[in-house]
Amino acid sequence: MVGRMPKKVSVVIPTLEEESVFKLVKQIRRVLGNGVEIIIVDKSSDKYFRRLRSTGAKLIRQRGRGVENAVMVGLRAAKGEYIASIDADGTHDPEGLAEALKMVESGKADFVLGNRMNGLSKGSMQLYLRFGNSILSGLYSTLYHQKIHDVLTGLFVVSREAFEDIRNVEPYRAGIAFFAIELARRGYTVKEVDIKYYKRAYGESKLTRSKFAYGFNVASHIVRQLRDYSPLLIFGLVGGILFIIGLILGIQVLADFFATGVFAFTGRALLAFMLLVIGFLLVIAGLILDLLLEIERKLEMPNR
Ligand SMILES: Nc1nc2c(ncn2[C@@H]2O[C@H](COP(=O)(O)OP(=O)(O)OP(=O)(O)O)[C@@H](O)[C@H]2O)c(=O)[nH]1
Ligand SMILES: [Mg+2]
Repeated sequence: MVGRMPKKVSVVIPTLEEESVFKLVKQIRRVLGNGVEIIIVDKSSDKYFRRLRSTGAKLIRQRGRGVENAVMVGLRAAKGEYIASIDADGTHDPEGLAEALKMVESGKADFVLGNRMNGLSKGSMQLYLRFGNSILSGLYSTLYHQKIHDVLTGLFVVSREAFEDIRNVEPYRAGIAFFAIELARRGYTVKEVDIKYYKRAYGESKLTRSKFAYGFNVASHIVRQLRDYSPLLIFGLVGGILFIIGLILGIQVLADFFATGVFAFTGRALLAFMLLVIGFLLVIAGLILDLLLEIERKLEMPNR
């Protein structure tokens, strides 16, 4: 019998004064069964924190800052073989947890995000957020070779094994995208399932004031990883573009010289020369950095 016991699931809920959390805890138990371990990581007032006791969930007071830090604290405390997270504001359909869990259990993915984009209810996500989200998700998918449409979602499921690999990474301010970036970088499979997304019923957004800064942060982290891990692409691309511009300018100057016999456009010639040299050096720098990283990787993983 013991061998057939269903594997334990933990669900982490980051909370900042959310009235919806009380109903959400009940819904999660209905969807995933009473055996589910629910961990609320709270950053609210003492009064609200006391009210959370009635949920019967495991309660953690967050000392750090930010939603990604809250989720990380919860994940580190989780005992489950599968670990999930969902926003406390009642906007993400908890049924999505079961769908995402199925996908991780079946081994199709190590990390599954709940994609809200096909299940938006009216007024749930403003146009500029939809736009920003698709740009960030496109950037993420291209750079990490994944197919993700909602990298800013608040719902995911991760396998114990994959989580253990990033357990000691210090979260940076990029929401759930932090987890998506760190896991994809380590070669884990990231997938998504469609979920429903509702309009916030109570209170106001906790991230609204800083949404632009937040989006910018996510973008810069996605790109920063690229700079560190694929220097050849970045340096090669920028260097290549500069080199080509230099080449076009240079050819114009030369063609002019052959046609007229007079060496005019000294400024343009100088610019062309500089672009050619800088472009060339950037490509070389990319090649050297790439080689160094390759050597470092070989030293890190002698058995692979
Ligand atoms: N513990 C903790 N929870 C947080 C923090 N910031 C946000 N949250 C919670 O994280 C979840 C996501 O925050 P929201 O304010 O809903 O962000 P959002 O979904 O972008 O905004 P809305 O579209 O208005 O819902 C919610 O459950 C918040 O209560 C934080 O610093 N600490
Ligand atoms: Mg929300």
